[in-house]
Amino acid sequence: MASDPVNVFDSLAEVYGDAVETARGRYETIKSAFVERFGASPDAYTRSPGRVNLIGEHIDYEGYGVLPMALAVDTVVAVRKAGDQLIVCNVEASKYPEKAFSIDPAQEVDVGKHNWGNYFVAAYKGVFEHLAGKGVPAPAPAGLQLMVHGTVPTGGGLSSSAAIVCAAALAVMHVHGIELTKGEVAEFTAKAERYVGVTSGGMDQAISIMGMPGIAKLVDFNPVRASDVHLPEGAVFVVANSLAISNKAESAVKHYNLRVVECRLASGVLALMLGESKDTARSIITLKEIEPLIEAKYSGPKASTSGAQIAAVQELLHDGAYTTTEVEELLGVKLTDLYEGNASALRVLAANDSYELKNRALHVYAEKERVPAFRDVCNSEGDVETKMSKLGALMDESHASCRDLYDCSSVELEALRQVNKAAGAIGSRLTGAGWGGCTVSLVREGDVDGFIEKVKEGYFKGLVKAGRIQEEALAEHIFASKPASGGAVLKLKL
Ligand code: NG1
Repeated sequence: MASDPVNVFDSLAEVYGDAVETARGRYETIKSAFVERFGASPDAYTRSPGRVNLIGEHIDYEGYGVLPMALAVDTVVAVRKAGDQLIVCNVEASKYPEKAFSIDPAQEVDVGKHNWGNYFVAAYKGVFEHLAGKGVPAPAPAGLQLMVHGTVPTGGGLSSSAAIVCAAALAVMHVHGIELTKGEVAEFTAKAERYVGVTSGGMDQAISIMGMPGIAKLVDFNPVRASDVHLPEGAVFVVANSLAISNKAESAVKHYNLRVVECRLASGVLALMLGESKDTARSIITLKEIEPLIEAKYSGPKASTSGAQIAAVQELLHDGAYTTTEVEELLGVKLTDLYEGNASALRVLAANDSYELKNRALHVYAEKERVPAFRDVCNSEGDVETKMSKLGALMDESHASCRDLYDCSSVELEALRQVNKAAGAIGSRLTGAGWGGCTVSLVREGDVDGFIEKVKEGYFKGLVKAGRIQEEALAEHIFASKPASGGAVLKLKL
């Protein structure tokens, strides 16, 4: 529950279950790296997992619920209060070099220079800002020493960024003696992650903090909350990485943040077309906000088949792109004025002169229906095969919508998905932001090994031959996962 305190465990088994021995070896490596660098043992460890989104893509920032599950892969942070700086190190030091930051919570995150330490600073700022927002006195900022190790593939749509931000926030909270609920941490880490330059929704942080073993979650927002979804017996989700890296922070102006802007402009133009004043239209931020306006005008026959929102979008928005000038005339404002003070959006405006509105809105309004539909199938009575084929169909529809209407697939994702389907996936779709990264496929438990072999043969063998990946590393690129445990503080004696 969102109102529960963050998990605190004193054994690795509580988090890692059967995989506890592997986890122990990993934590010992993290501890050794910590001791070698800082000359003392850490005070505590924190960890938070990556996630795979089963359905509900690109709708969290529009205020709609999504349905992810936490993965077993995670980011671990070993932390100690010492010194007068924030020293952030990584076990993989050659890939993620040591960074030092001041302890001032008001420092800026340097988005111009993408570096992995930015995620830590974002979390650090987030903790202090949250306390200030609550009006409670914050502890005095102190020097921290940190050693990080992550197993969530980066740029893969599995939320490696949320895993590090959440684990870092828990570390900062723990050493300062700050106790907060899971809901609070989910809320403030979602805001904090935006400091690295992506105007993301809150799905990843919510599931990273609130995930539970064996249970997927329907996550709703404003306020953030999560309800249990019990997946059908024998349904397994296989994650496969297309290995096309999608670096959201760097490509934001053409991909992720552009979509966020397009959705806002679509909401404004729709509001205007529904008879609202330019003033009101300009104040609307999300497609969810205009639902009541649409319902008021589109109840009755027009809403009968595809739903009121889709009917409204079909009728009121034109095909193809809207130019900047066209949107500015409609809303009666320069877009740079509309977004005054919003640095991420201003960067989007500087990089684009036209915006797709109709297709983006069509995707959002159809995708948000697939989320409760997926949950309802899981919760329904009936035989497992029927449930699986309904879930698979929803996943396939979601993928088609992401590809055709939201334009967030990629050549590699399409190729991988085709291989997944040919290998017997009941449903298969891109997961996370897209433009590269991973697919998630629904597979019957008994078919998982055969499925993975076929996908290795059909997609990954060529990459091994080309020397892009090592045969031995294939298990990192394609794996079956059950819903795993959410973020936690670990008080361990290693
Ligand atoms: P990924 O690409 O997995 O990090 C991103 C957003 C989510 C959500 C999905 C698309 C971040 C941190 N996360 O996920 O909030 O909008 O895209 O559904 O940007």
